[in-house]
Amino acid sequence: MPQIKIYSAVVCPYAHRSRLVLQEKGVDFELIEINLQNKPEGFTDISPYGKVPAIAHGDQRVWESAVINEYLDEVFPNPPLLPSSPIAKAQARIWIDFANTRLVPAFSTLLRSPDVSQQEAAKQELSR
Ligand SMILES: N[C@@H](CCC(=O)N[C@@H](CS)C(=O)NCC(=O)O)C(=O)O
Repeated sequence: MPQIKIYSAVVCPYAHRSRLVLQEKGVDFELIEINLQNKPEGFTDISPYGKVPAIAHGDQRVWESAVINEYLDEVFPNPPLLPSSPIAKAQARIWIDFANTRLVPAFSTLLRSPDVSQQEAAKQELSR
């Protein structure tokens, strides 16, 4: 029986990010797809913010993709997510920050905004 359950949604890039970590580390997991338009009763017992991703590991619950990924990296250290040299680690973290603060928000606006001028601004941001 898989030791990790991950609550995910096919449309969610944050959930993909934690699923990728599980796959990278070769951890067997159970995938629970959450319908974000109709969340199951009691979902906030697992994910207090009512968002995906969240994981259950035995009696423990962890939510927020960045925190989940750090937790998984500590519990399943091989292969490590970050390189060992301080500068290579800093560069990897700069890419993580870039994805969090620039790439994903612009991509999400492009996909979801009904406003054409906002979509255009997001397109410009992505092509910079
Ligand atoms: N900061 C969170 C963001 C997670 C997030 O926004 N998830 C969205 C789907 S992509 C969600 O669950 N939305 C449902 C809601 O807000 O009710 C993380 O990194 O895990």
